[in-house]
Amino acid sequence: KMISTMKVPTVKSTVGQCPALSPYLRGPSNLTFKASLTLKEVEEENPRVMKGRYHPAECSALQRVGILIPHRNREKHLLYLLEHLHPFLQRQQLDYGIYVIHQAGNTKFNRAKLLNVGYLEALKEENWDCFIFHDVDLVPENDFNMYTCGKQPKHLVVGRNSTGYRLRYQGYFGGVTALTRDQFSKVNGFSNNYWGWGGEDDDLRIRMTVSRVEMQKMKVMRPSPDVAKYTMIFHTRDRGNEENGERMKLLRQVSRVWKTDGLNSCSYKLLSVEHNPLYINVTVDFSMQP
Ligand code: UD2
Ligand code: MN
Repeated sequence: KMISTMKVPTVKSTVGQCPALSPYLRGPSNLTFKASLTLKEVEEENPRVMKGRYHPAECSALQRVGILIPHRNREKHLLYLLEHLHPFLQRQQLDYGIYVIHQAGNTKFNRAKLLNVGYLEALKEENWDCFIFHDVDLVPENDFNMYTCGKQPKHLVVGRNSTGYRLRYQGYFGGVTALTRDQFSKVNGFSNNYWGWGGEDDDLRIRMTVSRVEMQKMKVMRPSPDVAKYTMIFHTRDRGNEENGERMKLLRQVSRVWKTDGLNSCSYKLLSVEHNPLYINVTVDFSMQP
């Protein structure tokens, strides 16, 4: 007798794709920031987040999204952001992970280089489709502002409370942006050379959009102003992040140096990668840098 051994195709999941528009979106929300909030409370409010990651159980997400947050000495802001961002991303039915990239020591802060590190380290554990580069102090007000990537890079902060919800200037690309894995690698990521405050966001915009031989010709997209709204938690300029007086000079060199200054030249000392309940904490030391 013959026993038929029919091959059963191995399928990863039996659930279908999530809809293009999540049914859980709520629209505008009134954000509150409770002074006494603790990390434990936020953990308890998010029991389905494991080691900084979540994916919807009911459907398979449209994109895998790595959220990268540059950080030093802004613990309270981080707490408020985690409190609001986890439910926000879950309402969007995304498969996501939150990475906080922490710069150790007291040397000059380097937001852009931290984000390069976040990209490189996050890709070591998951092949993320899309990256959100996210200031720690900006909390999204409307969950129709989708944290997904598109055919072109996206700038998600059209307005914020402190500037009357108006775009600061046409080329503005700061705060929160969304680039696919490929869009970011095509421009060699951020420059590593912006120490202190300012310029690094304009540098990335130039890498993406200035049309020169061999440079990309991407176009910045923005969601509509009524959706792309943020509350920036009040702060003053941090010690160690003083205005970068070199930035105008650096911005004039982008088309000349972008190919050799970026992801492919990002050297750093990795101190630790910790998988906390609500985020993955990557700690790096840049103090050996010139
Ligand atoms: C603007 C941009 C920001 C960046 C910066 C210039 C907006 C909304 N944001 O932010 O994207 O281009 O100008 O560099 O326009 N940080 C720390 N610890 C520090 C210093 C900075 O965690 O000691 C991180 C944190 O994630 C913070 C971000 O770096 O949100 C930007 O620094 P900022 O908030 O002091 O600068 P801001 O608000 O002018
Ligand atoms: Mn800020």
